[in-house]
Amino acid sequence: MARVLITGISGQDGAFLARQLLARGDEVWGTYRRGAERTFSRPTALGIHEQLRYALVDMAEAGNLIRTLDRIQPDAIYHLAAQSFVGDSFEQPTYTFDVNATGTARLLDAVRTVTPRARVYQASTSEMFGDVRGEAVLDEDGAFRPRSPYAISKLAAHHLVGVHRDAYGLFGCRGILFNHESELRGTEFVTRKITRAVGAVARDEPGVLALGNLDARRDWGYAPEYVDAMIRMMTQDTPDDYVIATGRAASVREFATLAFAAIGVTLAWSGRDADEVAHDAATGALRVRVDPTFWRPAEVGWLRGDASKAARQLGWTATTALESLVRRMVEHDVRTPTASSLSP
Ligand code: G4F
Repeated sequence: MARVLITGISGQDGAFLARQLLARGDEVWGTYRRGAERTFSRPTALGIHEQLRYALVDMAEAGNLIRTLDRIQPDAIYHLAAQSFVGDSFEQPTYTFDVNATGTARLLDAVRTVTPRARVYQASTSEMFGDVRGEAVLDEDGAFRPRSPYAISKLAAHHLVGVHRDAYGLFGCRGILFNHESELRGTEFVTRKITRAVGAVARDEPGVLALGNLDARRDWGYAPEYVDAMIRMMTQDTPDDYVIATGRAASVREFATLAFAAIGVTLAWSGRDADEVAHDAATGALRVRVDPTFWRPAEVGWLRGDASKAARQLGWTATTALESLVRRMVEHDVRTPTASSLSP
Protein backbone atom coordinates (compact mmCIF):
# COMPACT_ATOMS: atom_id res chain seq x y z
CA MET A 1 0.00 0.00 0.00
CA ALA A 2 1.30 3.44 -0.94
CA ARG A 3 0.21 6.91 0.07
CA VAL A 4 -0.54 8.77 -3.14
CA LEU A 5 -1.30 12.43 -3.79
CA ILE A 6 -3.15 13.46 -6.95
CA THR A 7 -3.05 17.14 -7.81
CA GLY A 8 -6.30 18.04 -9.58
CA ILE A 9 -8.49 15.24 -8.18
CA SER A 10 -11.73 16.80 -9.41
CA GLY A 11 -10.91 16.47 -13.12
CA GLN A 12 -11.70 13.52 -15.40
CA ASP A 13 -8.26 11.89 -15.09
CA GLY A 14 -7.98 12.58 -11.35
CA ALA A 15 -11.22 10.75 -10.65
CA PHE A 16 -10.43 7.72 -12.85
CA LEU A 17 -6.88 7.53 -11.49
CA ALA A 18 -8.10 7.71 -7.89
CA ARG A 19 -10.50 4.83 -8.54
CA GLN A 20 -7.73 2.63 -9.93
CA LEU A 21 -5.32 3.48 -7.11
CA LEU A 22 -7.98 2.77 -4.46
CA ALA A 23 -8.61 -0.59 -6.14
CA ARG A 24 -4.89 -1.35 -5.70
CA GLY A 25 -5.26 -0.64 -1.97
CA ASP A 26 -3.48 2.71 -1.96
CA GLU A 27 -4.32 5.59 0.38
CA VAL A 28 -5.37 8.35 -1.99
CA TRP A 29 -5.27 12.07 -1.33
CA GLY A 30 -6.41 14.68 -3.79
CA THR A 31 -5.86 18.41 -4.02
CA TYR A 32 -8.60 20.83 -4.92
CA ARG A 33 -8.72 24.60 -5.37
CA ARG A 34 -10.92 27.00 -3.46
CA GLY A 35 -13.72 28.09 -5.75
CA ALA A 36 -13.19 25.04 -7.95
CA GLU A 37 -15.72 22.26 -8.01
CA ARG A 38 -16.55 21.71 -4.32
CA THR A 39 -19.13 19.02 -4.90
CA PHE A 40 -16.58 16.58 -6.31
CA SER A 41 -19.11 15.38 -8.85
CA ARG A 42 -16.70 13.06 -10.66
CA PRO A 43 -15.42 11.17 -7.57
CA THR A 44 -19.06 11.05 -6.46
CA ALA A 45 -20.19 9.69 -9.85
CA LEU A 46 -17.57 6.95 -9.55
CA GLY A 47 -18.69 6.16 -5.99
CA ILE A 48 -15.28 6.88 -4.43
CA HIS A 49 -15.80 10.29 -2.84
CA GLU A 50 -16.05 8.91 0.70
CA GLN A 51 -12.83 6.91 0.32
CA LEU A 52 -10.70 9.88 -0.68
CA ARG A 53 -8.91 12.42 1.46
CA TYR A 54 -8.73 15.98 0.28
CA ALA A 55 -6.30 18.87 0.70
CA LEU A 56 -6.94 22.49 -0.25
CA VAL A 57 -4.02 23.42 -2.51
CA ASP A 58 -3.41 26.17 -5.03
CA MET A 59 -0.52 25.70 -7.45
CA ALA A 60 0.12 29.45 -7.06
CA GLU A 61 1.05 29.05 -3.36
CA ALA A 62 4.53 27.62 -2.72
CA GLY A 63 4.08 27.52 1.06
CA ASN A 64 0.74 25.77 0.68
CA LEU A 65 2.42 23.07 -1.42
CA ILE A 66 5.31 22.63 1.00
CA ARG A 67 3.04 22.29 4.03
CA THR A 68 0.77 19.85 2.20
CA LEU A 69 3.65 17.56 1.25
CA ASP A 70 5.04 17.80 4.77
CA ARG A 71 1.66 16.81 6.25
CA ILE A 72 0.83 13.98 3.84
CA GLN A 73 4.34 12.62 3.13
CA PRO A 74 3.25 10.95 -0.13
CA ASP A 75 5.21 8.11 -1.70
CA ALA A 76 3.94 9.12 -5.12
CA ILE A 77 2.53 12.32 -6.63
CA TYR A 78 0.48 12.36 -9.82
CA HIS A 79 0.64 15.95 -10.99
CA LEU A 80 -2.51 16.50 -13.05
CA ALA A 81 -3.61 19.96 -11.85
CA ALA A 82 -3.62 22.39 -14.76
CA GLN A 83 -5.50 24.98 -16.74
CA SER A 84 -6.17 22.32 -19.37
CA PHE A 85 -8.35 24.06 -21.96
CA VAL A 86 -6.23 25.09 -24.95
CA GLY A 87 -8.78 27.63 -26.21
CA ASP A 88 -8.81 29.60 -22.95
CA SER A 89 -5.02 29.77 -22.86
CA PHE A 90 -5.07 32.29 -25.72
CA GLU A 91 -7.17 34.64 -23.57
CA GLN A 92 -5.43 33.81 -20.27
CA PRO A 93 -1.80 33.10 -21.15
CA THR A 94 -0.30 34.44 -17.93
CA TYR A 95 -2.69 32.52 -15.69
CA THR A 96 -2.15 29.37 -17.79
CA PHE A 97 1.60 29.73 -17.53
CA ASP A 98 1.49 30.42 -13.80
CA VAL A 99 -0.61 27.35 -13.00
CA ASN A 100 0.90 24.90 -15.51
CA ALA A 101 4.58 25.88 -15.71
CA THR A 102 5.46 27.94 -12.64
CA GLY A 103 3.07 25.78 -10.59
CA THR A 104 5.04 22.70 -11.63
CA ALA A 105 8.29 24.48 -10.70
CA ARG A 106 6.81 25.20 -7.26
CA LEU A 107 5.72 21.60 -6.82
CA LEU A 108 9.10 20.20 -7.88
CA ASP A 109 10.91 22.58 -5.56
CA ALA A 110 8.63 21.49 -2.71
CA VAL A 111 9.26 17.81 -3.52
CA ARG A 112 13.00 18.41 -3.60
CA THR A 113 12.82 20.12 -0.21
CA VAL A 114 10.28 18.03 1.68
CA THR A 115 9.81 14.59 0.07
CA PRO A 116 12.78 14.05 -2.29
CA ARG A 117 12.13 10.32 -2.57
CA ALA A 118 8.51 10.75 -3.69
CA ARG A 119 7.90 9.60 -7.24
CA VAL A 120 6.37 12.23 -9.55
CA TYR A 121 4.17 11.70 -12.59
CA GLN A 122 3.97 14.70 -14.93
CA ALA A 123 0.89 15.03 -17.13
CA SER A 124 2.59 16.02 -20.37
CA THR A 125 0.55 16.29 -23.54
CA SER A 126 0.52 15.72 -27.28
CA GLU A 127 -0.26 19.44 -27.65
CA MET A 128 3.48 19.98 -27.11
CA PHE A 129 4.10 18.55 -30.62
CA GLY A 130 1.99 21.40 -32.00
CA ASP A 131 2.88 22.31 -35.55
CA VAL A 132 3.27 18.75 -36.84
CA ARG A 133 4.84 18.49 -40.29
CA GLY A 134 2.91 16.29 -42.71
CA GLU A 135 0.94 13.47 -41.16
CA ALA A 136 3.70 12.26 -38.85
CA VAL A 137 3.05 9.50 -36.32
CA LEU A 138 4.54 10.94 -33.16
CA ASP A 139 6.65 9.06 -30.65
CA GLU A 140 8.87 10.15 -27.75
CA ASP A 141 11.46 11.58 -30.18
CA GLY A 142 8.99 13.81 -32.05
CA ALA A 143 9.93 17.50 -32.35
CA PHE A 144 8.05 19.90 -30.08
CA ARG A 145 6.69 22.97 -31.91
CA PRO A 146 4.02 24.30 -29.50
CA ARG A 147 1.16 26.34 -30.99
CA SER A 148 -0.60 27.76 -27.93
CA PRO A 149 0.21 29.32 -24.56
CA TYR A 150 -1.13 26.08 -23.06
CA ALA A 151 1.32 23.95 -25.06
CA ILE A 152 4.24 26.21 -24.14
CA SER A 153 3.35 26.03 -20.45
CA LYS A 154 3.13 22.23 -20.60
CA LEU A 155 6.40 21.99 -22.49
CA ALA A 156 8.11 24.11 -19.82
CA ALA A 157 6.72 21.81 -17.11
CA HIS A 158 7.83 18.75 -19.13
CA HIS A 159 11.40 20.08 -19.29
CA LEU A 160 11.38 21.06 -15.61
CA VAL A 161 10.63 17.46 -14.64
CA GLY A 162 13.45 16.33 -16.94
CA VAL A 163 15.85 18.76 -15.30
CA HIS A 164 14.90 17.60 -11.80
CA ARG A 165 15.41 14.00 -12.92
CA ASP A 166 18.89 14.77 -14.25
CA ALA A 167 19.99 17.26 -11.60
CA TYR A 168 18.54 15.82 -8.37
CA GLY A 169 17.78 12.18 -9.15
CA LEU A 170 14.01 12.73 -9.05
CA PHE A 171 11.97 9.65 -9.96
CA GLY A 172 9.99 11.64 -12.53
CA CYS A 173 7.86 10.03 -15.25
CA ARG A 174 6.48 12.07 -18.13
CA GLY A 175 3.40 10.69 -19.83
CA ILE A 176 2.84 12.34 -23.21
CA LEU A 177 -0.86 11.60 -23.43
CA PHE A 178 -2.85 12.16 -26.59
CA ASN A 179 -6.51 13.20 -26.25
CA HIS A 180 -8.47 10.91 -23.97
CA GLU A 181 -12.17 11.18 -23.42
CA SER A 182 -15.03 9.63 -21.48
CA GLU A 183 -18.47 10.30 -20.08
CA LEU A 184 -16.70 12.38 -17.38
CA ARG A 185 -15.01 14.67 -19.92
CA GLY A 186 -15.51 18.40 -19.37
CA THR A 187 -18.28 19.82 -21.54
CA GLU A 188 -16.01 22.51 -23.01
CA PHE A 189 -13.98 19.89 -24.92
CA VAL A 190 -15.20 19.09 -28.40
CA THR A 191 -16.01 15.39 -27.94
CA ARG A 192 -18.30 15.89 -24.94
CA LYS A 193 -19.78 19.01 -26.51
CA ILE A 194 -20.77 16.85 -29.48
CA THR A 195 -22.10 13.88 -27.48
CA ARG A 196 -24.17 16.13 -25.19
CA ALA A 197 -25.66 17.80 -28.24
CA VAL A 198 -26.48 14.41 -29.74
CA GLY A 199 -28.16 13.48 -26.45
CA ALA A 200 -30.28 16.63 -26.75
CA VAL A 201 -31.25 15.77 -30.34
CA ALA A 202 -32.23 12.26 -29.21
CA ARG A 203 -34.58 13.91 -26.70
CA ASP A 204 -36.04 16.12 -29.46
CA GLU A 205 -34.73 19.35 -27.92
CA PRO A 206 -34.61 22.22 -30.42
CA GLY A 207 -31.31 23.70 -31.64
CA VAL A 208 -28.23 23.19 -33.77
CA LEU A 209 -24.73 22.10 -32.71
CA ALA A 210 -22.22 24.90 -33.44
CA LEU A 211 -18.59 23.83 -33.89
CA GLY A 212 -15.26 25.39 -34.85
CA ASN A 213 -12.57 23.68 -36.95
CA LEU A 214 -14.10 20.49 -38.37
CA ASP A 215 -10.86 19.45 -40.08
CA ALA A 216 -8.77 19.18 -36.89
CA ARG A 217 -7.66 15.59 -36.43
CA ARG A 218 -7.01 14.04 -33.04
CA ASP A 219 -5.97 10.65 -31.70
CA TRP A 220 -8.84 9.99 -29.28
CA GLY A 221 -8.65 7.22 -26.66
CA TYR A 222 -10.64 6.16 -23.61
CA ALA A 223 -9.52 7.92 -20.41
CA PRO A 224 -9.61 5.01 -17.89
CA GLU A 225 -7.08 3.14 -20.06
CA TYR A 226 -4.82 6.19 -20.04
CA VAL A 227 -4.70 6.50 -16.24
CA ASP A 228 -3.77 2.80 -16.15
CA ALA A 229 -0.75 3.74 -18.29
CA MET A 230 0.20 6.39 -15.71
CA ILE A 231 0.26 3.78 -12.93
CA ARG A 232 2.31 1.39 -15.07
CA MET A 233 4.91 4.14 -15.63
CA MET A 234 5.12 4.96 -11.94
CA THR A 235 5.57 1.34 -10.86
CA GLN A 236 8.57 0.63 -13.13
CA ASP A 237 12.06 0.37 -11.64
CA THR A 238 13.29 3.32 -13.71
CA PRO A 239 11.53 6.59 -14.51
CA ASP A 240 11.00 7.26 -18.20
CA ASP A 241 8.87 9.08 -20.79
CA TYR A 242 6.07 7.46 -22.77
CA VAL A 243 3.66 8.41 -25.55
CA ILE A 244 0.16 7.11 -24.80
CA ALA A 245 -2.13 7.03 -27.82
CA THR A 246 -4.30 4.79 -30.00
CA GLY A 247 -2.41 5.29 -33.28
CA ARG A 248 -5.53 6.44 -35.16
CA ALA A 249 -6.41 10.03 -36.05
CA ALA A 250 -9.94 11.17 -36.86
CA SER A 251 -11.36 14.60 -37.65
CA VAL A 252 -13.91 16.52 -35.61
CA ARG A 253 -16.26 16.03 -38.58
CA GLU A 254 -15.78 12.25 -38.38
CA PHE A 255 -16.37 12.28 -34.61
CA ALA A 256 -19.63 14.19 -35.07
CA THR A 257 -20.70 11.82 -37.87
CA LEU A 258 -20.08 8.79 -35.62
CA ALA A 259 -21.88 10.42 -32.69
CA PHE A 260 -25.03 11.15 -34.69
CA ALA A 261 -24.86 7.65 -36.20
CA ALA A 262 -25.01 6.27 -32.66
CA ILE A 263 -28.61 7.57 -32.42
CA GLY A 264 -29.44 6.43 -35.94
CA VAL A 265 -28.97 9.81 -37.64
CA THR A 266 -26.93 9.90 -40.87
CA LEU A 267 -25.36 13.31 -41.41
CA ALA A 268 -25.07 14.80 -44.90
CA TRP A 269 -22.30 17.42 -45.00
CA SER A 270 -22.27 20.32 -47.46
CA GLY A 271 -20.67 23.73 -47.90
CA ARG A 272 -17.14 24.84 -47.01
CA ASP A 273 -15.29 26.64 -44.23
CA ALA A 274 -17.60 28.93 -42.23
CA ASP A 275 -20.56 27.87 -44.42
CA GLU A 276 -20.20 24.14 -43.84
CA VAL A 277 -23.30 22.47 -42.38
CA ALA A 278 -24.64 18.98 -41.76
CA HIS A 279 -28.27 17.96 -42.21
CA ASP A 280 -30.08 14.82 -41.16
CA ALA A 281 -29.99 12.90 -44.45
CA ALA A 282 -33.41 11.39 -43.75
CA THR A 283 -35.39 14.40 -42.51
CA GLY A 284 -33.38 17.36 -43.83
CA ALA A 285 -33.18 18.89 -40.34
CA LEU A 286 -30.12 21.11 -39.78
CA ARG A 287 -27.96 19.44 -37.13
CA VAL A 288 -24.47 21.03 -37.28
CA ARG A 289 -23.18 24.42 -38.37
CA VAL A 290 -19.81 26.16 -38.14
CA ASP A 291 -19.35 29.09 -35.79
CA PRO A 292 -16.02 30.84 -36.46
CA THR A 293 -15.91 32.13 -32.87
CA PHE A 294 -14.75 28.59 -31.97
CA TRP A 295 -11.78 28.80 -34.37
CA ARG A 296 -8.50 29.16 -32.48
CA PRO A 297 -5.97 31.90 -33.26
CA ALA A 298 -3.45 29.13 -33.97
CA GLU A 299 -4.53 25.54 -34.49
CA VAL A 300 -2.96 22.11 -34.14
CA GLY A 301 -4.31 20.37 -37.23
CA TRP A 302 -3.04 16.83 -36.79
CA LEU A 303 -2.11 14.63 -33.82
CA ARG A 304 -1.52 10.89 -34.08
CA GLY A 305 0.66 8.99 -31.64
CA ASP A 306 2.86 5.91 -31.71
CA ALA A 307 2.66 4.16 -28.32
CA SER A 308 4.90 1.23 -29.24
CA LYS A 309 7.42 2.07 -26.48
CA ALA A 310 4.58 1.83 -23.92
CA ALA A 311 3.54 -1.50 -25.46
CA ARG A 312 7.10 -2.84 -25.26
CA GLN A 313 8.08 -1.59 -21.81
CA LEU A 314 4.75 -1.23 -19.95
CA GLY A 315 2.67 -3.87 -21.70
CA TRP A 316 0.12 -1.11 -22.43
CA THR A 317 -1.99 -0.71 -25.55
CA ALA A 318 -5.23 1.16 -26.15
CA THR A 319 -8.13 -1.25 -26.52
CA THR A 320 -11.24 0.92 -26.95
CA ALA A 321 -11.92 1.70 -30.62
CA LEU A 322 -13.11 5.20 -31.50
CA GLU A 323 -16.55 3.85 -32.48
CA SER A 324 -16.98 2.23 -29.02
CA LEU A 325 -15.78 5.37 -27.24
CA VAL A 326 -18.24 7.55 -29.16
CA ARG A 327 -21.12 5.12 -28.57
CA ARG A 328 -20.36 4.95 -24.87
CA MET A 329 -20.31 8.75 -24.50
CA VAL A 330 -23.47 9.20 -26.57
CA GLU A 331 -25.37 6.54 -24.63
CA HIS A 332 -24.42 8.26 -21.38
CA ASP A 333 -25.51 11.67 -22.65
CA VAL A 334 -28.80 10.32 -24.02
CA ARG A 335 -29.51 8.75 -20.60
CA THR A 336 -28.29 11.71 -18.52
CA PRO A 337 -29.71 15.05 -19.63
CA THR A 338 -27.69 18.13 -18.68
CA ALA A 339 -28.35 21.76 -19.52
CA SER A 340 -28.74 21.86 -23.31
CA SER A 341 -25.60 22.35 -25.35
CA LEU A 342 -27.51 23.26 -28.49
CA SER A 343 -27.66 26.85 -29.61
CA PRO A 344 -31.04 28.05 -30.92
O1 G4F B 1 -11.48 19.03 -27.43
P1 G4F B 1 -10.48 20.09 -27.61
O2 G4F B 1 -10.77 21.39 -26.93
O3 G4F B 1 -9.10 19.46 -27.15
P2 G4F B 1 -7.57 19.84 -27.46
O4 G4F B 1 -7.43 21.27 -27.81
O5 G4F B 1 -7.05 18.85 -28.45
O6 G4F B 1 -6.89 19.63 -26.05
C1 G4F B 1 -7.15 18.47 -25.25
O7 G4F B 1 -6.23 17.45 -25.55
C2 G4F B 1 -4.86 17.77 -25.27
C3 G4F B 1 -4.04 16.55 -25.62
O8 G4F B 1 -3.64 16.64 -26.96
C4 G4F B 1 -4.72 18.14 -23.80
F1 G4F B 1 -3.43 18.49 -23.55
C5 G4F B 1 -5.62 19.28 -23.45
O9 G4F B 1 -5.54 19.58 -22.07
C6 G4F B 1 -7.06 18.89 -23.79
O10 G4F B 1 -7.42 17.79 -22.97
O11 G4F B 1 -10.26 20.40 -29.16
C7 G4F B 1 -9.94 19.38 -30.09
C8 G4F B 1 -9.99 19.96 -31.49
C9 G4F B 1 -9.25 21.29 -31.63
O12 G4F B 1 -8.53 21.26 -32.84
C10 G4F B 1 -10.34 22.34 -31.72
O13 G4F B 1 -10.02 23.50 -32.46
O14 G4F B 1 -11.35 20.26 -31.80
C11 G4F B 1 -11.42 21.52 -32.42
N1 G4F B 1 -12.78 22.06 -32.25
C12 G4F B 1 -13.67 22.26 -33.26
N2 G4F B 1 -14.81 22.78 -32.78
C13 G4F B 1 -13.35 22.43 -31.10
C14 G4F B 1 -14.64 22.88 -31.43
N3 G4F B 1 -12.90 22.39 -29.83
C15 G4F B 1 -13.76 22.81 -28.84
N4 G4F B 1 -13.33 22.75 -27.56
N5 G4F B 1 -15.03 23.29 -29.13
C16 G4F B 1 -15.51 23.36 -30.41
O15 G4F B 1 -16.64 23.77 -30.65
